[in-house]
Amino acid sequence: MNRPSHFIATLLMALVSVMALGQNVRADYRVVPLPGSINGIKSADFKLNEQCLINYPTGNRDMERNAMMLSQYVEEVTGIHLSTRPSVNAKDNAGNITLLLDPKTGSDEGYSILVTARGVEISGKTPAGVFQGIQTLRKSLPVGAYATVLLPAAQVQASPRFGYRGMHLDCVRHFFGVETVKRYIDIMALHGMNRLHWHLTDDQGWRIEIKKYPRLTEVGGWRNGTTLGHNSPVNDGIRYGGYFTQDQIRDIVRYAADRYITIIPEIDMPGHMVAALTAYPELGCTGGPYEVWGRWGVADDILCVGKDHTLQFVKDVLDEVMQLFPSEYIHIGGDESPRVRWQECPLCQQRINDIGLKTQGNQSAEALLQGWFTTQVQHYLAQRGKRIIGWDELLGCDVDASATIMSWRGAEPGAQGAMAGHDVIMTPVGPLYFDYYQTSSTWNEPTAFGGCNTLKKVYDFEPVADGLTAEAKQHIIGVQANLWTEYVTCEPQIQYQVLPRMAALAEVQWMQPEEKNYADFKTRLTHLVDIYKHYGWTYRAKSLVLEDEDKPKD
Ligand code: TNX
Repeated sequence: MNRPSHFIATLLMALVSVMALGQNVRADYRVVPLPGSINGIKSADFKLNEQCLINYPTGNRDMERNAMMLSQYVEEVTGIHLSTRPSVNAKDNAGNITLLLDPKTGSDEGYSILVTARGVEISGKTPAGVFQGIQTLRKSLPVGAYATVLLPAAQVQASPRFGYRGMHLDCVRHFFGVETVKRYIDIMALHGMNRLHWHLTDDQGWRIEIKKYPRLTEVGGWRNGTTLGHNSPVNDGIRYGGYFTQDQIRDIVRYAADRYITIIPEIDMPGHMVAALTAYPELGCTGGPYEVWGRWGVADDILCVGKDHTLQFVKDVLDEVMQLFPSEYIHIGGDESPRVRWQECPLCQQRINDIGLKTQGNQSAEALLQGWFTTQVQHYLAQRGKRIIGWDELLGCDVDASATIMSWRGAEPGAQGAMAGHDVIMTPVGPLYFDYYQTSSTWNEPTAFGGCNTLKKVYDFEPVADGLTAEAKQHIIGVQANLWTEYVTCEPQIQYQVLPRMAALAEVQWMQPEEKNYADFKTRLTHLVDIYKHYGWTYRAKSLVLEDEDKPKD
């Protein structure tokens, strides 16, 4: 470039920056998920700039952290740096943002944002509610570098429809490290979610350090290769694995808790256990040898529950798991557990005899044996103040109604479970398996499990069936989408699978069904995606512009 044109270019760039800084850009509270109410107030706009402070109640550590997070978010999104300060004096509110706890503010995670020319108040009954208000304010800001942002005077209020608003992440089929999991947590926080269901053990790897059984990760954490594509005969032959140390887990649990996200660990049992069997073959019915799986599907080799030693193993593992995860819930899996080994195993048959289990209708003695095993685990955890979640297969095993059920083989098992008195989390394959394709036109997509769960299908999902009794409806406590990672090998692919479908899920989790509107959601989604871009997250852009199969066919 010659000198005069270089000079002109520099001048133009400087001019553009000055214009951006001088521009009066306004916030828009119509974010995703849409708050329950946004009411304008007769007042001038509030001017958000570096003169503003963030007040939080003196001595409240959670609110102090909330204030620091708000400061960080505002700076990330707009470039405006806000200092924080402890204060309980209402006169400090003038010209500033004030975070406060107010017992009158809606539900536990509900929030209220009051904006006038004089100041901004974000209140909630709990610090978790205030954090949700912070997310809404963060998402309403324009993305860029500004000196001042105008906040229109308004009262914004919301309260989530469901208390359990989850995302699941499988760190077994492919392993993802601490930073990736933390970023997943960040993405969840932006979407107002509060439960991370963390899948840590399976046939293809054991990913949580257990001090008492070091071979679980030393041996079970590694496989000798991975099949290419959908269980092709070709295996890449590359040793693959990894695991989280207990220190790393504690760090991640704390990181999530700071964002009001509870991590629910899943130790899948008695099936999906080949990695553990490889490390300790005596835990199986045949005694092995076993090999950590390098392909996908359902393995016949599961835990031998005829041996007392196996029960002791499970309790020992859960002891360490409970130490690491403060969550009231522990997920104990229970899915896809074939019983062919138990049918042949003298010890399992002996157990069936000893307890006196007999085939009842369409429940085999072996199915009831899984029920017995699950109940043992459930009692063990209950004595320690914990509750179990299991996959909907548990409904066929005569398990006590205090077990919470995850409905994955459609929404019907969940409806039945709720009628039978179980708490239920809805996570049906259609449309909440985010390892499925997002379009039926898959030729140009990264390899996925199969299926077709479009953005619109996710948006339109209604977790509470009309036919349920009022009591059963109360048992539907939450909604979650699952990301299994057989075909997801790296972080950008994780993000591609979940974004923007998480945005649609967030409206299912937060909004009342009659308030939802897909066309309106799509208009609001554009700004949320600007935030994705700003953070450098990968997402499926085509879901924004094309309606895919939701378009009328010609
Ligand atoms: C079924 S959902 C499974 C997982 C697979 C998933 C693939 C469930 C309880 N089990 O093991 O990864 O399908 O979509």
